[in-house]
Amino acid sequence: MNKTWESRLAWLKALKTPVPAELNNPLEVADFEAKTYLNFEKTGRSVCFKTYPAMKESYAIETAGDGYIISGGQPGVLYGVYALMRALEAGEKLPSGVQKPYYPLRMIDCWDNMDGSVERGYAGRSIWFEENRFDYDPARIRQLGRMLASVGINVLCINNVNVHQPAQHLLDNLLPQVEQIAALLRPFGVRLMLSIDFSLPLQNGVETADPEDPAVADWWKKRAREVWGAIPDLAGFLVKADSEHRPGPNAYGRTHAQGANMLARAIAPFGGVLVWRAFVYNCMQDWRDTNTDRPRAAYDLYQPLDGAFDENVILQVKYGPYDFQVREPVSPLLLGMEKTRLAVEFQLAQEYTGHQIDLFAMPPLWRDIFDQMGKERVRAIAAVSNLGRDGNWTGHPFAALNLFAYGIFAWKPDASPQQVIRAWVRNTYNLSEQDEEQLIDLLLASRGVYEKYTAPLGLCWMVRPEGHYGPSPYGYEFQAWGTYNRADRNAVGVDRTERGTGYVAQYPPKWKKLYENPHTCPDELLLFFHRLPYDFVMKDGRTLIQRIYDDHFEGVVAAETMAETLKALPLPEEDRREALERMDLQVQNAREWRDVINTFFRRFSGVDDVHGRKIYD
Ligand code: GCW
Repeated sequence: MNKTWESRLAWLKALKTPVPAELNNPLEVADFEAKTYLNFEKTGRSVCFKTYPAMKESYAIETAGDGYIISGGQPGVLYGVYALMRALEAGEKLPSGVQKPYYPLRMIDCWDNMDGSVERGYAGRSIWFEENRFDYDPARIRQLGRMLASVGINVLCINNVNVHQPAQHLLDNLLPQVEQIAALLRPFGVRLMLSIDFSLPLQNGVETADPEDPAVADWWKKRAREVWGAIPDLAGFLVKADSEHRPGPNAYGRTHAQGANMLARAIAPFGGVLVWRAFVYNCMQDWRDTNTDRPRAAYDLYQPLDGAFDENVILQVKYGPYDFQVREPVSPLLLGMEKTRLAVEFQLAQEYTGHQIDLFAMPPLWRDIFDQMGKERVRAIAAVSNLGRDGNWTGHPFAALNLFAYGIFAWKPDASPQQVIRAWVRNTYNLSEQDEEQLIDLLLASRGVYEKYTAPLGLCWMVRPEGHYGPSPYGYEFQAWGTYNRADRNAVGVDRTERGTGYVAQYPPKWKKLYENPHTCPDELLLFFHRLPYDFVMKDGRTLIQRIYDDHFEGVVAAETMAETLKALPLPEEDRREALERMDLQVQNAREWRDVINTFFRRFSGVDDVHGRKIYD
């Protein structure tokens, strides 16, 4: 078993003492954390608690003499302790007044399989499973609970939304083991969720999984009774249905509202929520078919169902209409379902964003999404986990920032990326102010750098289909996934205006107007919405083709500069070694992207770089 994590506590540098196993509830953990932290700091300051059950997750921090009074509910007081600690470590002002999480449901979705692999995992094997059974270190799970609670995350789904054998049995003979994990996380205010397979009744002697068949509904009701009998605070079920070959209600001619509501009714008596993913599209598209446009799919399917979902259903929508690309416009579904409870889904796992090798700090991406969407559009927030068994938890030591920042954004979607990154840096390292600023700047810029050497202007999908790392402009072009750039010698992109696929019409007028005109459409989304000739003149006077070249050249220079900056930073030895090793790979990756993409477009366009930089033949 890999134990190096014990000395690598992600951002919790001030909490060196493992959480003892005998602590039973958030208040006991809060007390322990406050004492060990303040002792460790040798401040001589004390913390006292006032608990008000009605405050639940909320808390308030006051100073009193030399110490602090934290009032709150459970786990509010625990969140209060961590907020105090984060603020002291970051040298920030204490939050004033009662602090309440903006989203009541703040979840992390693990895509862990019971064979120990992690779908799109870049931080080692599963922390839960190996060889088709549970295999975990309870002390590590407690540490995970502590990490999640320290940034206020309250729900954790432990198994992949693609439910592979034997994860079907998490709901029956493996249930006692799920209960043990629930017990490990409960003192941290973290509740479990389970991904389920829609066809489960069919695998258990019922003749169908048709949601309108009473035998199916009864089967689920009975199962729910047993599951909640074992784990009364289970948060709910997560379902990927009719998506990428997963079973679902469509097979029975039923709608997704019928499918979701049937499950929701089975778990409602126990307070369970049914999280239903909206990642549904035709993954068997013929590339010759130019009428089907994948980004349209979710809105076309779900918008007509607005208002048809039960109260305890949450529709979980990826932030963009495609699939966690480096840059996408906000999903129009998030703007068009006023009568449905929605969750926005982010992906901490860096599937399309550098595999936790390349740096990609996500707060700027989330800021964009919240700015386009408005935080009040959704009532819950979810993110795919970037965790694994690696000693530093996230593969790249800096990838832990994304988990940390996600928790903060779930409480405060108005957060400033810079402030959150600063808080992470200060809670993780002891750097001089100058070094700190360098690291913060490097992280803040990292998404823009990655975007420059990879995806031109919102085009997306020029990535290698196997694994999603490295360039392959033709990799997806003739595939069934509905992801085409349709580059030819004159132009590139898909016309998604009303002259084209009409996708833009799924947006409210304000956004539609902005996006449908290539002269007002933000540059970074230009090729998401438009098919444009290479000599199209951009807002700054450059041609489209020149802008593509410039971005790719500049992206590599920026990656090289990041490598230099990183070399000069006095990080702890292990982090430094890991970060530098990965940075070397990132620079190689950036060069590969630059050369492949530039050559691809020059071969088509026949246009040279105006600055005479090297583009290969
Ligand atoms: O794009 C895809 C990923 C799959 C993932 C799917 C999803 C869990 O490549 O690995 O499956 O998204 O979100 O369901």
